[in-house]
Amino acid sequence: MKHFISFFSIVLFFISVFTAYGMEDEEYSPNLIPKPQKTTVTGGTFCLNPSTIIISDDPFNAEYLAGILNSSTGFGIETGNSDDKEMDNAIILTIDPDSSIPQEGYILSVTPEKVVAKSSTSKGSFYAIQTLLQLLPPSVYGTPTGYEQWEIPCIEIEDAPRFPYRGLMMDVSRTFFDLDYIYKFLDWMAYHKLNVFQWHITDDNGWRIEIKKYPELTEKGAWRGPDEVLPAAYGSGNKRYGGFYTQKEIREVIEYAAKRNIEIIPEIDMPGHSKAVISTYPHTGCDNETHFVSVNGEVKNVWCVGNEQNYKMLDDIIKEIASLFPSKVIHVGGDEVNMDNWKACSKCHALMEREGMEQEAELQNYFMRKVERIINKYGKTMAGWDEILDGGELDPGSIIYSWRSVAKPLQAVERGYRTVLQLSEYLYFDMKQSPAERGHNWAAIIPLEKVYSLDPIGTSDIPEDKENLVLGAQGALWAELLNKPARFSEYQYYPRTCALSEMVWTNQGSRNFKDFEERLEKTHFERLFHMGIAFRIEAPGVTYKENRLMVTLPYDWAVVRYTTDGSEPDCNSNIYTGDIVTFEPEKFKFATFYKDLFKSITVTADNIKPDYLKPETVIETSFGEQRSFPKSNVSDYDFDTYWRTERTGVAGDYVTYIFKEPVKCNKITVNTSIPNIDLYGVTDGYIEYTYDGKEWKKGDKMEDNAATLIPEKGKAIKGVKIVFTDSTDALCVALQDLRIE
Ligand code: TNX
Repeated sequence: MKHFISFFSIVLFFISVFTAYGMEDEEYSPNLIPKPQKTTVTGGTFCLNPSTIIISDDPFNAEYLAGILNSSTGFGIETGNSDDKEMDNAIILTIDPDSSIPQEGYILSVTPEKVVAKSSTSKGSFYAIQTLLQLLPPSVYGTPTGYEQWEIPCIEIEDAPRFPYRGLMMDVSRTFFDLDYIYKFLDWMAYHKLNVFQWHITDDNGWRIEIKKYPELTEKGAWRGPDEVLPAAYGSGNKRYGGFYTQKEIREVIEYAAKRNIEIIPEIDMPGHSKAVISTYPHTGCDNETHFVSVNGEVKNVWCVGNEQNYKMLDDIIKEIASLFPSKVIHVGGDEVNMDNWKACSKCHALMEREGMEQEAELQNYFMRKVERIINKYGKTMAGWDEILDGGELDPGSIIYSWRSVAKPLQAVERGYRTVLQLSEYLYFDMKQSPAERGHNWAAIIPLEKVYSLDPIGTSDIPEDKENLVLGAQGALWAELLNKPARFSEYQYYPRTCALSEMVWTNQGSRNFKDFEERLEKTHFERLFHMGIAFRIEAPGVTYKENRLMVTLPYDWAVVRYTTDGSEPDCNSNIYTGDIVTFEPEKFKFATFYKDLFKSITVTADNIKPDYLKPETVIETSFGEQRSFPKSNVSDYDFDTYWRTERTGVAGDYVTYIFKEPVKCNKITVNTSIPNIDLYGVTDGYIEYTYDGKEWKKGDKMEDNAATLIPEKGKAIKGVKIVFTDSTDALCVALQDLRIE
């Protein structure tokens, strides 16, 4: 009996402890992202009301906070005199430069009487504000319902970032983004305590920054399409496409960012990725006659290293960049040069002889060092992709952006350079988030968890005495595949950027993916929604078993809608509420919805594959043969392989699929472009088809690189033809097998 009682009381004790803490946690867990270094929930709340006052040592911070609070609460909260630091019903943001709080750190204390945030700089104060915003209902960022309780839970937080460099990179060359988007993007970064924006502002497919001394760089080099110096690319089609930012516009963006503690580092990519310059000023390129293709499929995109005149022009450009951007750092790319251009160029050749160089990589080093000297002359530091270390040493102050492999950061710090991690297999947000989604996959498929799993120090085994050379990390969104669907850029950045923000902010020991995911799903998605971000949500899991379609919801709150006729689910489609009994599972399509505004990709049951017909097929075409991606790939019915033509497509080109025996079928889908990646497709054209092999009828236009054919009932098809009506937007065309159902 005694034993029983003591056992019973121990159980009771644990139950009470768990309910006390568990309940508190349930009720008050603020689900902050990035997670602060130290948080104690103390109980009770501070109620925001119209007479709450904001007192701040930094006037911008006070206005910033009041602006956000007032647009959501409508309270008309005022900012007060900074001498009044003892007041109640106040948010008091003090800055004491002599305090021991780290630069970007803060100590936040919320009691029922007031909110006090202490820091040693205005940056720390700004981050206290960001945390404070996350302690309020998510609609503080957007449009409230009117039923919110504007309360802040009482809490003590001590916080400071793990890394000084917490960045995002945006490529505005392949796809142009307007200023409106840039401003919103900076706001979103600030909400996530990110502090560096690398603006990849030039590349092969568009020069997007006004340079006063060379106006043609934007008059010509910012545009592509018919009659432009640059050909169409990446879905921009047969029309004029492009844009650029004036120096005045850029100055305003820089100022806006700086107030939000974001430094903007410009990237002018060179000596490769420079088709926009070289197409505008052809004398800047090499004089090779053979056109060597870069890994991105571009030709004539490399600055000539042996042309001394080029350094004068580069000096002029860098001079303007240096005076425009207050950042200490100028990024000059240096990636993916096809050095065959230099090998075959008389001037580069002469330079190699003169300098006694043996390899072309030394030319790259020669170029980088010259550019480095120009940058240093204007009081700045050079940064570049990790290739810039391949041909020799640089100024020890230069910064290496590691992207090619996890070995690169270690190599950089071992040679004494500072590095920023932008590792392609973790941080390239242009990679797919799952196999069926849009995106590249050459580096990896990068779901949220993969981003989160990177430890900028641990993953590359950086030795302790070199840790301080790792400045931090950044996520990158290369823009080849951002032409569609609408707002795909936001889908690619978020929520992966949330994972990045915690990776660079929160100490490794406090990070845990499951815990992060829970905070994201319980609260942070809703914040993203109110911030106005069209973020990605996960598709439902669907399986077909014993005549039933069974759906696994990706989130507790998920709404899954479906159609029964093979059409795309929309916000009026049926809501899934339980197993669906059917004998035709292939007709059902499912998607997860968020507030009926955003949806996931559409899926069918993962264990049923359409049974495509595989009739013997002969190809006739105006294109020649290409060895590495042969024509035979489009009649082998292996849907992963494809044919890459030896040249670009032009009006009048054709590809005909002739069936040995006419085929009776319900539907034929003609897909072009690299399977699942959607590059190099037939942009302008239509299909024709024949029943007898003689008379050809006109079918659908190519749309989104594809067309479908529904034959007349009971009639067998003898052949299908793709007819090109205009030039395509890449150096080659990618073609696939027909999908015959
Ligand atoms: C590599 S990463 C590139 C970019 C492409 C990207 C596509 C780097 C320094 N260069 O030019 O856009 O791959 O994923």
